[in-house]
Amino acid sequence: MDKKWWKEAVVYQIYPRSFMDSNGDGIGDLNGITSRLDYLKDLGVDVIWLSPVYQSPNDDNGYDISDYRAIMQEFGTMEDFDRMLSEMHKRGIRLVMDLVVNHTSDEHKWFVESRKSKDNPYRDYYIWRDAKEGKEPNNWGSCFSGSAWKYDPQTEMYYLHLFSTKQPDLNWENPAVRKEVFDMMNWWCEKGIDGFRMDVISMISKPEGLPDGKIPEGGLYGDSGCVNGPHVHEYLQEMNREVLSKYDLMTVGECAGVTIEEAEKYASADGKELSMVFQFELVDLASGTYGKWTDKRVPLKDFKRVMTAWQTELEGKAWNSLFLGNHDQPRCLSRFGDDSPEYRVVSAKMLATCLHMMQGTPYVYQGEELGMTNAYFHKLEDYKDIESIQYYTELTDAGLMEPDYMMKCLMLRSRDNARTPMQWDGSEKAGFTDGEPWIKINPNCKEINAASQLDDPDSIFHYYQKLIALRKEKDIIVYGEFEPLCREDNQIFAYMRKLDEERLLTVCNFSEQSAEFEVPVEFEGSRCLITNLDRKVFKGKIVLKPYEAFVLYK
Ligand code: TEU
Ligand code: CA
Repeated sequence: MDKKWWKEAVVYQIYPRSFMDSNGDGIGDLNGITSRLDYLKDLGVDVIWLSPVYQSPNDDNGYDISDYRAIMQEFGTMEDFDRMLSEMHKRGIRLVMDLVVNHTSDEHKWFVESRKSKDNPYRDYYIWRDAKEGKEPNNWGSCFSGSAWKYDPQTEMYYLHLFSTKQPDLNWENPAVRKEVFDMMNWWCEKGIDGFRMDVISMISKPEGLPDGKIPEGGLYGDSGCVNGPHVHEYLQEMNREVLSKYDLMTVGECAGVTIEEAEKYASADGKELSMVFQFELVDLASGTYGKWTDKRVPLKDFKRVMTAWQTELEGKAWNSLFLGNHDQPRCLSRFGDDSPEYRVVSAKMLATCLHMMQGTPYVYQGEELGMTNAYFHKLEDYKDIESIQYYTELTDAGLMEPDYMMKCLMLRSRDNARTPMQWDGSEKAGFTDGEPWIKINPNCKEINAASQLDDPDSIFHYYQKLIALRKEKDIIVYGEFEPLCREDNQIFAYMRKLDEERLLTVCNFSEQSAEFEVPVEFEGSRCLITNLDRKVFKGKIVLKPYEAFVLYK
């Protein structure tokens, strides 16, 4: 298999608003990040993916960009950025920037111009349509609830916004738009950044004629069908020719709705498009009538099925990215593990073992390495996220969900669960800020924080550190072929990796009960690389404790 630095890397995601505040305004910033780089170096990560830091009115926390070549004032200046980048590079850490080009902010100068008149030179930068029988041009819904169209009185037409009304979609069919985007990307590459994470890149090409979509049962709006649209691969290949191929970059496409088949195109080994994609099949498991708004947990058998399929079917064809959480998902420990005091530490380590021993590039979302948990806000006013607030209103107003139940869903699934400030220490403000934090700090920072874990050799932090170090020691962890074991077991996720004569066995008990497992004979005389409990004997029939995990190597 082709060796690449980004296959061997571990990525750490920073959500800048919540990482570290350097000036007491309650908002994380670039100088805050720079001040914590030694911590990340200590953890051992190779790459930082930085969620957007560009100028933005913050309707969607920076995912609505009004100037792609300027830094958001709250986060600092371009000089702060340059210093941060050079301090990362000094430590051998690379920087991947978030590229948000499915849409801009409505305050971006292109849109300000575009909405002025039908013959404005920027008109075709966006997607404008006339009303249909006095209503929206089609039945598409926005990903943040409501229609995907907004009427603009100035020219009496509608514009398309697949996300908030302040995030109008760019018209990728227009070659001028593509050129602007590629120029901007080249500008950042010339600055020395090391890659891009591409926001909803699977949605940039809209279906021909923008037809009505199917309305799911019980739903209010039609599906836009923009996912994996007709020209998306052409556009990405053009982007690759115009930008990506000229530098040594790591690229990851955020591909909501991507199938394994499609992923083979986006991330094909021939390097014509991207290095890898984020698939959504795993995080979309256990969705209900109203998508993510449900209190269902993901059964292990589904988790195993999806992970196994992506591992085995991309083998040799495309590269996987490995993640259990990010800034759009609840905390992975709360969702897939057990955040009760009894099992928090052991289950966080088990989940990390399961993910980090697979083939692909692992992503650690800030605070995951400490076992941070959901915020579980139970008052609507504590939520800041536009998606959470808008859906609460839409679904309860329409009488589709009981307010109490919807509130429970928010507690389990809201994006704000992952957006509470990083817990640096056990003080009142968690060492994140001296001021008033923009969003509430999780009071469990008293027990869960970096300072105490750095002092404790058995902490989740040090466990992650060890997993990351192992990946650098052993090629088999990066490149070995994946083979599932005991596929029907409803408690244990076990798999083998193979590279030439080497073998690796990972065994994880996902349940709160003890579980039996028979160690394959070929692992007799093997060595235990890492375990979250204190087992000494790995032979024959064994009984794993709740959430126990271990890795054997031969
Ligand atoms: O997310 C895209 C996306 O698919 C989200 O709608 C996701 O499904 C949802 O947040 C899950 O609850 C990206 C960014 O990661 C997200 O933060 C932005 O809000 C969104 O694009 C718009 O830019
Ligand atoms: Ca600040």
